Parts: sequence; structure tokens; C-alpha cells
Amino acid sequence: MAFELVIASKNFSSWSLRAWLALEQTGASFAERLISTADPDWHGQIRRLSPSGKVPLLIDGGLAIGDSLAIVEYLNERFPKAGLWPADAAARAIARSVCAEMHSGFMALRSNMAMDIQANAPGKGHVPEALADAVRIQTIWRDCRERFGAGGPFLFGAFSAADCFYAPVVFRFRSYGVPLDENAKAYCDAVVAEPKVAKWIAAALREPRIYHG
Ligand SMILES: N[C@@H](CCC(=O)N[C@@H](CS)C(=O)NCC(=O)O)C(=O)O
Repeated sequence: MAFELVIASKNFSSWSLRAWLALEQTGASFAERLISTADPDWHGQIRRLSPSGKVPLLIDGGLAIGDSLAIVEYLNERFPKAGLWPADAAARAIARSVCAEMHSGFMALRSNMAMDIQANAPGKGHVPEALADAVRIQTIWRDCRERFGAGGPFLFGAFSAADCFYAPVVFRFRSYGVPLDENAKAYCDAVVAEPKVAKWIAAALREPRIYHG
């Protein structure tokens, strides 16, 4: 049976993006169920579908898996050849570490510079704490690229779960004009040009820019 992925609006839902990119990377066919943040009842719609009250939610037959990181791990087990995690053990450990850091951290960046792909608001949210998160993220990117990135333009060379996890940050940096070093600029360019990511951006740009809080 094909997968179903429940997500929220592509312009705004950063956690949805992470799981969607990972699922696309597997090459599996899936149905997408998008709950629009333009619907005043979108929170209710999600709560009625998802035990955690959050998206993304991956449905695989009778199994409903919540949380982007758990979804990535499940997909990696189902599709070990999809390259979600790097093949090299050291690279894989660091990839998991930087995904976990994204998953549990960078609260200042997340709250002051929410993902909004359509936004063009340089300077918005540039509070010191959020800019400090941006500096740490650029250090992570530089370190991954230098140590593990020889095989391609992404954090671990080929596109991996780490890029799924940091793609929303790329959009935040672009929307809010965060100052970037040369390595980060090149990485951001590579991410937005990646075909799966470009497909998501095109869909996000077609959406109404409405978010009922
Ligand atoms: N830790 C979760 C976070 C999921 C999350 O916060 N999702 C937001 C959308 S980006 C959500 O479902 N919000 C619904 C609501 O707050 O009602 C994950 O990694 O998937």
C-alpha cells in the first residue's frame, strides 16, 4: 500500500518540509494530504488526524508515525539504499547529531524567523539570540562540508537527512537576509537548486500566504 503523508502549508510548515523531502528521497510513491493554514480550523483538522496534534504524520497501512525525526528513521529502515544517512559510520554519527541539534534547538531562530518562503523581509527577527543561532548553524555547515562534503554540494556530499533538516533554515536565512559566510551562501544556493527542494518552493509560492495562529 502506498504511503500517505499529512502535512501543513508548504509556505509555512518547516517540519512538514523535512519529512516530505525524506519521503521524496526514497522514491516511494505517496499521497500527500495538505492541511492549509488558510483554513481557520487547520489546528482542529490536524488534531483529528494526528495523535500528537502535530504534522508531519506518515501513514503506512495501519501505522501512523508522527515526528519528523522518527519518520526519517522509519524511512531509513524501510529504504536503506535511499541514502538518508551517510554510508560512512563517522559521517552518519555526525549527521544524526546535527539533525538532533536542529530538532531540539535553535529556538531563538525558530521563533524570531519563522519559515515563510514567500517573505522578503531583510532584517526581520535579527535579535542577538537568533543571530547567534545563525552563527552556530553556519559553523555546523562549514564543519560538515569540510569533513564530509567532498562528494557533492551538500552537508555530507550527497543530499541526505541532514539537508532535509536544514532546508527550512536556508529559507529562513533567505527570507530575512541573514548575513552569511561564503560557504553558507554556496550551500544555500545548492539546496534551493536541488530538484525536490525546487518542487516544494514552486508549490509554496502558489499557496495563499495566510496563517491562522
Ligand atoms: N517535533 C515535531 C514538531 C512538529 C510541529 O510542531 N508541527 C507543526 C507544524 S510545522 C504543527 O503540527 N502544528 C500544529 C498546531 O500547532 O496545531 C516534528 O519534528 O515533527
